[in-house]
Amino acid sequence: MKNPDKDTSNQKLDELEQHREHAEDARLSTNQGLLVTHTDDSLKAGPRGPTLLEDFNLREKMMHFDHERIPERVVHARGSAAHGYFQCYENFSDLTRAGLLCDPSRKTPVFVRFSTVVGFRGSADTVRDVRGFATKFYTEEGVWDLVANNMPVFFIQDGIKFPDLVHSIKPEPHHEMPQASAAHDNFWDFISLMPESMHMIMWVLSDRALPRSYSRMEGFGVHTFRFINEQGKARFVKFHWKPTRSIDSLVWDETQKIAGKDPDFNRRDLWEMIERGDYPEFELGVQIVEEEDEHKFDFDLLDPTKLIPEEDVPVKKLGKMVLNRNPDNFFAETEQVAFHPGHVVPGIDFTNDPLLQGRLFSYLDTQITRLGGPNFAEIPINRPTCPVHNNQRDGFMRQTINTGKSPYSPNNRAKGCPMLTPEGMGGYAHYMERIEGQKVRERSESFKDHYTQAAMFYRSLSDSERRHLISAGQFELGKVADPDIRTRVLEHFAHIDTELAKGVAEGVGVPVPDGEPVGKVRTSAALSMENEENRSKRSAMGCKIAAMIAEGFDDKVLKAMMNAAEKQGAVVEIVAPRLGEIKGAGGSTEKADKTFATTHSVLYDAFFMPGGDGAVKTLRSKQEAAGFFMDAYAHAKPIALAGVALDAMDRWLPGLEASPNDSGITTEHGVVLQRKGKESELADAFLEAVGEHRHWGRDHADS
Ligand code: HDE
Repeated sequence: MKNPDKDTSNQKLDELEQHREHAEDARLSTNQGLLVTHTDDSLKAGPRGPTLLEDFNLREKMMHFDHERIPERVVHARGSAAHGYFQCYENFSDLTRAGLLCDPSRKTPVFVRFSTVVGFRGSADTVRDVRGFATKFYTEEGVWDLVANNMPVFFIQDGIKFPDLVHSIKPEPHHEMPQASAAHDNFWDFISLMPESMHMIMWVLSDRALPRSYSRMEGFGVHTFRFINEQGKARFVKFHWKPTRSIDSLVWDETQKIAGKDPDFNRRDLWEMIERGDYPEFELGVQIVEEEDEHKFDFDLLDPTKLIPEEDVPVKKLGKMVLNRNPDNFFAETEQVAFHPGHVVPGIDFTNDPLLQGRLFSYLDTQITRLGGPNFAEIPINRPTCPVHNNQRDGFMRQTINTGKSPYSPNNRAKGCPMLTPEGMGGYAHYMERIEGQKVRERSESFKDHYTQAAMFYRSLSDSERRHLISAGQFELGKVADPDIRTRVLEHFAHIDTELAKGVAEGVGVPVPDGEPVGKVRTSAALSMENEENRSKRSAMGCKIAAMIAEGFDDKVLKAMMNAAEKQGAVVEIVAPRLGEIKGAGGSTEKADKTFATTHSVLYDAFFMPGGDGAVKTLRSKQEAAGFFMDAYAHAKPIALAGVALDAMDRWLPGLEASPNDSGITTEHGVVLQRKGKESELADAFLEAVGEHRHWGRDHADS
């Protein structure tokens, strides 16, 4: 039974409220609180005269504006965030003493920032890239940051290579091109010399790099961490976030078009979901490995280029996170939030993964430049909800007014305060791992197999996923001007899988390199988004349907579909040649949400055309309507056309109509057609196709 007193999910929001400025019914003032009479003209010596230095309002306003920008994050610059809460399912104190995982009545406030990695702050959302998934838990014992990605492995094995990796993938320094893309010589030159990156490269070339929604991707802590329980027993853990909905991706052609039509696609999607109450939810899980089993795997648990197949060590679900509130101010919250993998609470500890160790230095350090000094923990979004007392003092923008005369420890003058807390009473104590070794700059032998898991990933994918991955390889390497780089990368691909190497080589004009691919490898169903479990989680809930109409549309057919969509939680937008009220054949009207000028089928999950003589006459000759339909078809999206709308289709893409069933409905690979029959039956058949999402079996689709 939940204890309502323990609902602290709003604690962070309440605290933020003290810092929120509400301008409703307020008067304009300077920063000093002086009320302003006039702000449209500067103070001048006569209406056409010179501006006077005396104008403090002009100077203050200009000074502030001139310094509005702060450096963007060196990576993960583009992001979007949301507030929410986390609650564990039961008491997991046998695994960890972390308070948020021991008390199921506790709702811990969270702030989550999703991001792309490579692009600048204003870059498009839908580029091929890793996605960041960083969560700040404001726990009663302090802040815990789980700074994760949507892929379970990483490019490099040691933090010291991170600056090289990032320099190689960012736009080339002489002309700063290309933006937010790995498809250039520098990146692939680096990769061709870094075989350890091959597993991650498979993930980056896969559809996982093109998420349909931040709410429909997984998150992974990547490194092996430790859980420490109340008795001090340690276990290795890998953190996972599993969305409660299915994991879904866009297709490459679509992502490129979206980047132009709506560069804020994923940001808007997250924002709109929360605004309409369709809250993104993720379960936090862990793969647990007992200390004595550390060496039971054919890879090293400390190697961040490897994953533990979920079939070998299942993900134990610990609790659920719900994102239910959009930030009030992008800069104050989303931009100023500062994550750090070293922000941990008792019960969570590190391992010697050399990538993690590099991160433990980097994240604090980078905030000094980005947020202007050492006091960033005092920025409202970064403050813990529990009290902070220590002897750190001063620095730029210090907010706290520390009282007392003795900011040092030990002291007698302040009676020893602030006091230390013993481990058993909530103080953090590092796990006493036994360490022995010589000081060396060396990579462990156990880190040296770079191809087996790359092959496992590739061979675990479905046919369409593998096809997409090969096309991605053709695109990326096709953008590489130097043929030697292409050849070197393909030599690595040949060690992974012959079909892969052949497929990519064919597209980039390089002979298929000889190379012995790794032999038979085990596969892991969890790696494919087309596995049975994920497919069964798909539904129409939250899918965005474009209903294309014009004057004279069949209003009965449209209404039936809208009713069915509403029942299943799908969102319908009306697209018409113009905004305003559009009159249907039966006399009712529908308000257009978007026009061909403001939207495109790439921004929807499914396409519907209700027909109606007048409407089809208008639409069938419209280039934009044809483009809408053709892209929805090529991107394997559910499509439904009714009545005379089929005449338009005959013109756009003839030969689709097969033999109808008893209800007059033809359904093939997600294309649902009905010349005559009951409109509710068409609506049901369409919504079923929407619930399945993409229909890869379609001819010419997802090329
Ligand atoms: Fe990061 N990373 N990273 N990273 N990372 C940053 O921190 C870094 C790595 C991740 O929304 C930076 O505050 C190093 C792995 C996310 O604010 C920086 C290494 C994973 C975010 C930094 C890595 C991540 C960052 C840039 C290798 C997945 C966005 C600004 C040793 C487990 C957080 C900042 C947000 C951000 C360094 C590798 C995830 C420079 C040195 C592996 C989600 O400190």
